[in-house]
Amino acid sequence: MTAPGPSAQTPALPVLDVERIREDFPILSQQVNDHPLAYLDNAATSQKPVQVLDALNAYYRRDNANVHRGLHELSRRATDGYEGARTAVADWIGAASPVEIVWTRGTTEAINLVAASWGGANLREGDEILLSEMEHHSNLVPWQLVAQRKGARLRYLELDDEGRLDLEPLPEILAGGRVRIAAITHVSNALGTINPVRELADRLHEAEALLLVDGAQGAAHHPVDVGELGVDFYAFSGHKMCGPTGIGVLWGRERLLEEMPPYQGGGEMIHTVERDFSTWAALPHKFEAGTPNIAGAIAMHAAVEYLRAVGPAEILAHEQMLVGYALERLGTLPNLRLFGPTSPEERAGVVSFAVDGVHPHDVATVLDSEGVAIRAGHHCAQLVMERLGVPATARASFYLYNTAEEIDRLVRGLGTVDSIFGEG
Ligand code: 7TS
Repeated sequence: MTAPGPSAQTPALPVLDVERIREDFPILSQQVNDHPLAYLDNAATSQKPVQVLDALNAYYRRDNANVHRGLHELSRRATDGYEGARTAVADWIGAASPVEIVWTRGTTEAINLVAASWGGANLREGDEILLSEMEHHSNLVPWQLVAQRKGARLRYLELDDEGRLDLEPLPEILAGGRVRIAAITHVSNALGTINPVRELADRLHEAEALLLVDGAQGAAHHPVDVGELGVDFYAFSGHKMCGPTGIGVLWGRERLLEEMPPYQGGGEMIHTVERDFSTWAALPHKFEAGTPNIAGAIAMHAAVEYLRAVGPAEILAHEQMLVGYALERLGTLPNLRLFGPTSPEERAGVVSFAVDGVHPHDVATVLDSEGVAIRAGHHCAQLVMERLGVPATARASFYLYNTAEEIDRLVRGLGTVDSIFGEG
């Protein structure tokens, strides 16, 4: 395998002013192993702009206090910041009301909340939960746990050869009348596939089933309007969308959240406490036991404002342009297998691949020695690996600050991989 010369056209970048955007991300201007950093591991976590770093710093320097209790100035500021962030996130995803936004530690906790609370209260023996082979373990294991507890059965949508959901068996699965909820990812973290969420929501609702969407790779890389998507629950993480770690969101329809029992007990989530029982606070506080991640919510507000200013549709267009370019360039390398849909319009900024005869960890290690950061492994999506027939893949994932030149460096690095591991 040899890296091709500059025959593939480096695309013009009309969509975003990437050079300007990169100035907001101080972490990107560093040398790694004597090379400029090319950070292509955004599906794992994104980098943070100064606006987010400043929001965190300002909160702890000036406003830090606990929320919803103190009658003093700092507590008022902390509460206003925390609740203001909730309103901003509600607006960002088109929620009907801020009470539908529950702060969590991230996508994983949001899905566990629904599986434990909604699933615990509503699932009966013989009920079915519909998942897909594409799911991250965060959207599988919580459902396995509740299914085991309640005697429910897990059903799976499978993948076609290009890594899209195969919806052909769906009518038959739904005709059984036992599916109560489906939990499906918006965008695959392993393949980049964007799923037809609206169609799924409509078909599930016709069968009187609910749809939870794992939006970990959705909200960060795709414009999201939960009303237009027609879903019932949407879960996402701050750290994948320019926000800090440790903060995420569960959005749910108010009526559903209202009917669900609390997920954890503690301070902040109660209305009254007696010796043997308690009553619950109103939404969304019923689901927010204990002192929350106040700084995280406030910094996530800054991340949302940042992404809003750049434009979510523009970010997706930029990623799709980079994916198109990466598929074109990687596609010319012999001994390299690409996974996922061949059309860039069907995917967000993720490209998974395997180099024949070279373990993905070795690929990632060689690329790291040239300052190119990618991820290698099963990406917490072992069912996808099983379907692809590989133990692991190498994965490059892009965001608003990535450039075509960084993809050229990825391709050059794969030339180095070939010169080290290739035959001859
Ligand atoms: N769902 C999907 C589709 C994901 O990609 C991830 C994280 C999660 C859920 C869990 O999110 P968390 O913020 O609660 O951890 N995905 C990845 C990844 O692809 N590489 O590292 C983490």
